[in-house]
Amino acid sequence: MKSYKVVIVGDKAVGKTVYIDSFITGEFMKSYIQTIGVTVKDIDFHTSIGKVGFQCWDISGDPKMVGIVDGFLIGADCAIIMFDVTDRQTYRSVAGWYDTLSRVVPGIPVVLCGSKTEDPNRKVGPSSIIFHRKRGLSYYDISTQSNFNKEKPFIYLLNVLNKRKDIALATPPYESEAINEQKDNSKIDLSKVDNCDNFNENPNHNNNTNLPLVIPITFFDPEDLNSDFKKNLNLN
Ligand SMILES: Nc1nc2c(ncn2[C@@H]2O[C@H](COP(=O)(O)OP(=O)(O)OP(=O)(O)O)[C@@H](O)[C@H]2O)c(=O)[nH]1
Ligand SMILES: [Mg+2]
Repeated sequence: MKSYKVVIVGDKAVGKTVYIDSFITGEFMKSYIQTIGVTVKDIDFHTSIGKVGFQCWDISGDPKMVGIVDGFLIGADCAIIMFDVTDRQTYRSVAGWYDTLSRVVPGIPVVLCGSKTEDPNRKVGPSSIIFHRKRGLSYYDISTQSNFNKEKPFIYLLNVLNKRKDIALATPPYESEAINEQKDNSKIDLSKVDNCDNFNENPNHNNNTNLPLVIPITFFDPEDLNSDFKKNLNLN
């Protein structure tokens, strides 16, 4: 399975931890528990190119942590910068977060996200969000609370990382390109089927696709059969 290190930065309380945790728990957490330093969590997505993992480095937005942030960014493949659309100051801070990223991991794909967009007290309107434009980044309005656009930033990063535009979330039963090839060419490269959970994890599993056909057998009492059927089977 492909896996990428993604760093999530932005001022404190913009919603970074609640966003990442929502992919793991499926729930929105209302309370605010400040992140100390960094927490690292793995999340994965079923996509049109198979299952893809992101190792999410959820970094504290506390200004007191500034000195140690650089160390967490090293080795990142991509980044999410988050601000809170109900708090103008968090949008003003975006430039600083971008500069830090550009200094430590220059050139990595970055996506900008405005969080809490379901909140009626929105202060940063869509027309004033322009930071991303000149820098060639993408921007998404998101809301963890109302599940709005949640996967979009990850799918965008996946496309940039793979220099593609067509990678999308897969829908159950998670058809991948490898499976589609099987349909088209009647052959399958099992090494590419990494989205079939546990398929290749069983050490006893035989990867030979020419497995014998097993027909279920039902035992019956010949007395129960009608006479025509008995004749065909030579049971009379
Ligand atoms: N209304 C609303 N509130 C949200 C949303 N996402 C997060 N929050 C709230 O924002 C607060 C802060 O969320 P956290 O995820 O802990 O913030 P953080 O960015 O990780 O903060 P630090 O760890 O201090 O850097 C919490 O009370 C969340 O419930 C959202 O989509 N809508
Ligand atoms: Mg946090």
